[in-house]
Amino acid sequence: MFHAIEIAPGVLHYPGLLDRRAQEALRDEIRAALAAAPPFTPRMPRTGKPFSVRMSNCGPLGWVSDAEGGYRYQPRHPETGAPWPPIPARLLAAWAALAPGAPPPEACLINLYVAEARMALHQDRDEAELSAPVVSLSLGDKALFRVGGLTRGDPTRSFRLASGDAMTLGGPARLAFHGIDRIYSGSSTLLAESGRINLTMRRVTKG
Ligand code: MD6
Ligand code: FE
Repeated sequence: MFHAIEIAPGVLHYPGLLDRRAQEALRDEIRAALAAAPPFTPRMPRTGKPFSVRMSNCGPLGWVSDAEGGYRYQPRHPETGAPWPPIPARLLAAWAALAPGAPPPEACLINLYVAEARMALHQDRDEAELSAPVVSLSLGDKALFRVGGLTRGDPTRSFRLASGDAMTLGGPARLAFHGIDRIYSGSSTLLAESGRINLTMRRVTKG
């Protein structure tokens, strides 16, 4: 089995869920998905301010954001118009292990970080199904993850996510604020280009 650290109620960290070989295999599967669904730069609703993280998706639905339409899920890539590629089986296996009993994931958001990229404190609340957790897997450089409470001003705690680590936000923490404060550039050899890949699987529609 695997070892979980309960950071806070509903916030579970699984260090080293994927060994190096599994990380390499997943990296290659994500590379193939990105060839079919090239990374795009999401933009903030209304202001159009670009994210520093580039994104893509796999699964029947993908998360996108732009000035006009705001945050949403849609079945097609915003630039190519193609359906998203399927979620790799090894990711579905991680979902089955870490979200037992939940309906299958419909979206896997692929977040791509360069050394300077950050993810501002946010809630994942664009899903109709909030009983399922969000399951996250990280590849490449370590990152400093911050998680707080249900209100933006609540106290937060921070911990590092390393390559091969999984994390879930569920139950009382499903709507907790969280973000990425920094990337530890050069801390992993998994990705030739350095940087970090984070994969978050979500159930979007009511299961
Ligand atoms: C990241 N993760 O690790 C950003 N959201 O790059 C998230 O925003 C996230 O890791 C919901 C649940 C788990 C996560
Ligand atoms: Fe999130």
